This record gives sequence, structure tokens and C-alpha cells, in this order.
Amino acid sequence: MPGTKQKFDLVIAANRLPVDRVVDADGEVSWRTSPGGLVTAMESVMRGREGAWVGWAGEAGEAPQPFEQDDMFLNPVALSEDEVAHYYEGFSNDTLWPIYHDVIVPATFHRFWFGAYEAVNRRFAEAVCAVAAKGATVWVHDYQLQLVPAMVREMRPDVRIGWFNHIPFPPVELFAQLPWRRAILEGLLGADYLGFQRVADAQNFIRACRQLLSLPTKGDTVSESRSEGARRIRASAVPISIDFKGLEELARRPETQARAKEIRASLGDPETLILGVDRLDYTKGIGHRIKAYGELLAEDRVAPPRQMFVQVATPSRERVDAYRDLRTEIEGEVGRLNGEFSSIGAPAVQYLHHSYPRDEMAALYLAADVLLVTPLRDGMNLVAKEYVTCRYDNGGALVLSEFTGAYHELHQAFVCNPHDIEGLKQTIMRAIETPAKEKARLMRAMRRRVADHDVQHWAARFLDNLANAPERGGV
Ligand code: GDG
Repeated sequence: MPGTKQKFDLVIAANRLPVDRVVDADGEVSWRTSPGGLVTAMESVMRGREGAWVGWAGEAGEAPQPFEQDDMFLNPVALSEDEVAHYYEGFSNDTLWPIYHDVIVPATFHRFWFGAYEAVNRRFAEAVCAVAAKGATVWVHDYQLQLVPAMVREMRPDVRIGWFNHIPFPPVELFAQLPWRRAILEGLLGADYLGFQRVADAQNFIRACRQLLSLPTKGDTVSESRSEGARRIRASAVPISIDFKGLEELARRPETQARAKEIRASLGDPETLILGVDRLDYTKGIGHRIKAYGELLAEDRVAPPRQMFVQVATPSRERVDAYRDLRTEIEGEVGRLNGEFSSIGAPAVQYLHHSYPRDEMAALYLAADVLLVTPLRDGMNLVAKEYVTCRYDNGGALVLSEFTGAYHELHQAFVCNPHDIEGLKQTIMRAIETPAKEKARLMRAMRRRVADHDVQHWAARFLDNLANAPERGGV
């Protein structure tokens, strides 16, 4: 890597660097740390260690020189316009994303997209190797970088490599559709340890290795035999979480509480404020949720201004066709419901296609009596965990799809199958009507779970599993 002589004993590789470029009024460029959960988790594990982060800086073209930000060494990887279109929007988000999310929309296969994916993965692997100290720990993130583990191992057999999948890992019947299934499995098997959100995801991976590569598997390990000796690779569940302490502290601030009151007041202090917060993605089940809510409106079981429904749909992947189509569909449906069921000052659905600062999100969570989390498939769903974290008052009710990773931890939620519209309607009504005392009991239990299993706990567990992964040659 040009300009980098420093070496680090912990190297993170993720598609994006944890910073956003900001340009001030004088055209001066600086970087602001993006306040994501990963950064918080990494801050805690990087404390007292020499850490580097390899990732794309978010703009096509030449990469900025490596730089330091908040005690982290950032090593930017360049992506050309074409690579953004082929590696990121194409192969990552239009091939892998649909396959890994139950093919809710069909996946698109292009051989030249995979070519770009390979080239970009190699660039990431080289950037990792350039900053990794001898014997370093390398932690690779997510579906965009599945070839990186084997590429790094090839170049640097001295380092320990872990990979964490933020999204589901599909059943072998779906994964098998991928023309590049072998390359992907072999890429991942370069790691010493593979972490997944759910037990079922880890099992799907192990099954794929057995069925598609004919490799022997035992419990949660896969054995890979190569000329230089056999290796065992472990795959298990380490569900991700959020920064419980930090977010709760934000929710408890008087300004956040005041803002939550103001939000409710601006909606006419409804009896029930119902909220949805999602990236505008077809995996999130926004359409199913709106359909169910529309029927409740039609049956007069909910009605504005008594019940108000706010849907935040954060703009996402707007250059991918499936996302553009989804936006058209959702906005059409919202428009139809508003035309039919709104009155002046009381919209049936308050739809917001925006991104908000973190403190506004916390205020929204605090203001909402019911949060609807209805994905058709979701690796974890952090929104559900954020909501319970903000409810230090034990208020609120969480409607949660059984197709999320969070469902496997938040057992006291109002559980739904979003495909079952009738069932979803009943669950929404139960969440509205259950007495406050019972809801407080449920919320308390969920809060305890997230408090005890926060993002720092997740990162520590992942690194522990990686450190204790079976030794090379130890079959
Ligand atoms: C992937 C997996 C897995 C959303 N709108 C705004 C905003 N957000 C924040 C939320 C939350 C995050 O974005 C979204 O996280 P999710 O978990 O809900 O979903 P994905 O983006 O699909 O993430 C998922 C996750 O990775 C972690 O492993 O849970 O399953 O798909 O933190 O709060 N934040 C702000 N303004 C917004 O408008 N500030």
C-alpha cells in the first residue's frame, strides 16, 4: 500500500470505512466518524491494541491516502465507477443479497460482475496484508468480502483470519443456484473462524461445504485437506448487538425526552403512535406491514388521529432496479391509503423517505407505543434492539417477525409471520391493546437480554472464538 509503513496487530476489513467525507464552506475536506454500531464495537476491542481498518471511503475514483481518525488507522481502498456498479451494486447487492435473503426478488447473474467482485476482493486482501503485523488478527466483514479470507491466507499464512456475516447464510438449495458457489465457499474456508447471526446460518454454511465441496464436517467444523496439510475451520453463531449503554444514555437525556414529547404533540398526541424504521429494502416487509395496516384502517380497527402510523424509510441502493421498483410500489400504496383514510391534519400513514440523526431516532423510539419490525428475512435487525434499549421506562411494545435474527433472542416480543396478513393484523392489535403492566414485564425482560448481550460482548465473543479456533494442522 503506498505510504503505509505501519503494521497493526488487529486489522478490520469491511466494505465501508467507518467515516464520511465532509466538505466545509471553504471547500476544506475532513472526515467524520460515522456513528454505526460496528465502530462502537471496534472502539472497545481496539482500546489498548494497535488497530487498522481497511475499507472503501464511499466515493468512486482515487482513494485518499491512509490517515488516522479517532485513534484508528484507516487504509482506504479505491473503487472505480465501474467497480461500484459491478462489484457493489451488481454482484453484492443484486446477486448475493437476493440469494442470501430467500430470493424475495430474483437474483441477477453476470459473469463480468463476478470478475469485478474478485478483483476488488483481491485489492482488499492486498490492503489488509500491507498493514497486518506478523501474526496479526484479521477480522473480515460481510458478504461483499467473501473471497478475502482465502486471498489473505495465500499471501500471509502467519495471520489469524475471522469473517463475520451480517446477513443470513442461505439454505444450500438456494446457495447452490450461484454459479460461483465453489469460489465463495473456498474463499470463506480461508478463514480460521466464521461467525454467523443464527445457528441456522452456520449450519447452512456447513451443509453447503459438505454437499457442494464434499468436505468432511463434524459438529460445527469443516475439514479442508490441502497439499500443505489439513485444516479445520469452525463456523458458529455470534449474534450481533448494539451499544446498549451509549444508546440508553442518549434516550435518557432530557433533550431526547422533550423531543419525544414534541413528536407526539405534533401528531396530535395520539392514543397510539405506531412506528416503522427501515432501510427501504424489499427484505424488510414494509409492503406486508402497510397492507395489514391498510386492512385495519378499512375495518376501522385503527383510525387517525387516534392511531397514527409513522414509517421512516431510509433511502437505500437507489441505483439498483429492484430498489427503485420497491420505492414506487410502497409510495403508491402509501398514497392510496392516505387518499382513502386521511383527514386534514391526520394522515393515515406519515411516510418519511429520509435519514435522521441518531438523537432524532432515539426520540422517535421513545415516542412510539408500538414498533413494527416485520422483515421477510433479516440477518439480525438492530432496530428492534435499539427500540428496547431506548425504552428505559419499560414502555412500548415490539412486534417482531420470526424471520429476523433478533427473534431468536427477544422472546418476549409480539411475534408475527409477516406473510400471514390476518395473523399480522391480530398481532398489531394485541400489541396495541395489551395492558401496560403486561407490556412493561415483556419489555423489561427484553431489555435485560440486550443489556447483557451488547455489541461489546459480541465483539469480545467473536475475537475469543477466533483466538480459540482449531489450530492449523490440528485435525
Ligand atoms: C445489516 C443486516 C443486521 C436506519 N435509518 C436511520 C438509521 N438507521 C440505522 C438503524 C440501525 C441500522 O441503521 C439498520 O440496521 P438493521 O439491522 O436494521 O439493518 P441493515 O441495514 O439491513 O443491516 C441486518 C445488521 O447488518 C448488523 O449486523 O442486523 O440484519 O441486514 O442501526 O438505527 N440511523 C440513523 N438515521 C436513519 O435515518 N441515524
